[in-house]
Amino acid sequence: TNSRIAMPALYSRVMSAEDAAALIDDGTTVGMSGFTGAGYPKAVPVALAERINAEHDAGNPFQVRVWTGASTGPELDGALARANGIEFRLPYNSDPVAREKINRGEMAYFDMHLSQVAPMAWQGFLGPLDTAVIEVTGITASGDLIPSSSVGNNKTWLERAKRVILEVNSWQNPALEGMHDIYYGTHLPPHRVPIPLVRADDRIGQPLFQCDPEKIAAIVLTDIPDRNLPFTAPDAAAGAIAGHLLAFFEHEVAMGRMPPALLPLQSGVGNIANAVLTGLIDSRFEGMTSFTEVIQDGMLDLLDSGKLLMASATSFSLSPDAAARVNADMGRYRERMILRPQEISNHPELIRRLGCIAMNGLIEADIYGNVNSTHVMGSRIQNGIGGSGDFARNAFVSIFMTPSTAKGGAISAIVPQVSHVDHITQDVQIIVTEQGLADLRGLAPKQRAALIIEKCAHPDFRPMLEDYYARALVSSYGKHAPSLLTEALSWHQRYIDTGSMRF
Ligand code: 0RQ
Repeated sequence: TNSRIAMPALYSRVMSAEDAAALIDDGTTVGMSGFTGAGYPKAVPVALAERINAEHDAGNPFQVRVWTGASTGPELDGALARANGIEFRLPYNSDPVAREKINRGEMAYFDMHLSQVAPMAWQGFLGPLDTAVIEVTGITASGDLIPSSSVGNNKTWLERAKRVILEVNSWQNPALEGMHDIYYGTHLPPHRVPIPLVRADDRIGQPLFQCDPEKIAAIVLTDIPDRNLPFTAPDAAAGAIAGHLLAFFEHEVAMGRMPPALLPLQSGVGNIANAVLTGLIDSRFEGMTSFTEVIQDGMLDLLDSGKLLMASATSFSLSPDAAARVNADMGRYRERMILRPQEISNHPELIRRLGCIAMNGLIEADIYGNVNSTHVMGSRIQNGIGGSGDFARNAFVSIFMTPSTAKGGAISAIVPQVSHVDHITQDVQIIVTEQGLADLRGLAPKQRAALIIEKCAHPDFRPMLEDYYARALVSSYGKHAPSLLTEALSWHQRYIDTGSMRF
């Protein structure tokens, strides 16, 4: 008996988080809602972690396989990882406790392309899904579900799971109803049809999730805020990167390669991406749109400035202050924001059709323009590939941005060879650091190398790169993409051995 549950037949399913968690068995697979720190279940995972701790204390094994939309919050990944409760997880993690477990080799993790999670679940590649645990804003009289602050893979988890547990979160604004666009037209091959979206602001689906009420085994009432971290104010490096990018956009418009309103913007996670969006506020571009994954603070500021007309994404990724701003004015924002399943927000067909401008962060890039977005020193996962691959390969122009050094200058973000590859050189057209912008479009490997070293490398590392490259030009086995095999990864080994990539 809660104003958020308009279907009386479901009242009897309301129970405590503990009772709901008791429905989840050891060794089963749980599909959770959640994308960045928005819309993830906040009570059942905590209760499940407590149950797992109790079982472990009693000497019993208990672990689950966890599927999500992307990263979640401390009540989900943090609590379950701390309890050693996750046997396997996909697709994207940024939780520090889970990251430590993964990097200690104690937790299996598959950081797959975000657009591929739902299709691969349907294709049967990931195994069966036992339970869905989904946060919603409310339940309508006919039993449809009002999505919350992220959509992620919820549609697919609700359809595929044998049993559904709902968290009805009254912290989520009821005015969210109507913001979402849930597309029910995806099929398995050979029955796939074109997705009928031709503009970033098209609505092609319906505002609510369908769910067979018979499958709803438990409803847990919560009133807990989403937990996204605040962004740091843009520093000098972020400001310089934004400046180089704005000059590039101006140039592209002047050359007639982009319209004055640009093309739908995709902006990745992290502080640099956020700073670039903030930089666009003071630009001369008007009438912009975005077709992206997350609506972060910078995107919200850009909307408020009037320069961005609308934002299409799968989730909010707002700082607590920005989330409060959106919540206070949800009715108005709902007209200019669309949240879609991640299968659609990140769909290669749509990214290619719309011609998105992809802007993503990186860990390191090499002199040929291969990009490592995920693994520090080739083996230590930071977060995951997330949606960066969905966008980079299919974008109108694929941009990667980073400060030229990391860890106080001990590490060069431009290296002879990346220690792990997420984005091959064909998927990387522009690399920007605070030093400058390398436009790699149409260039062959040696032309790329010269430009990346000149424009992007930090002055402290540039001579080292020039020296390496000059020697590679002379003694490499082949002269198409010259490399010195025994030296190419020596910078990383030096960092591991000495704490610095410098000589
Ligand atoms: O670690 O906090 O421990 O010092 O990586 O780096 O500089 O704060 O940069 O927040 O922009 O994140 C690639 C991680 C950049 C992000 C990455 C260390 C650095 C710090 C973060 P500390 P910064 P950002 C679609 C797009 C993949 C997913 C993606 C990312 C931490 O952009 O996860 O693109 N991308 N999704 O010290 C060692 C280096 C390093 C390094 C950075 N060369 N060596 N450590 N770090 N460079 C959106 C979604 O999918 C949701």
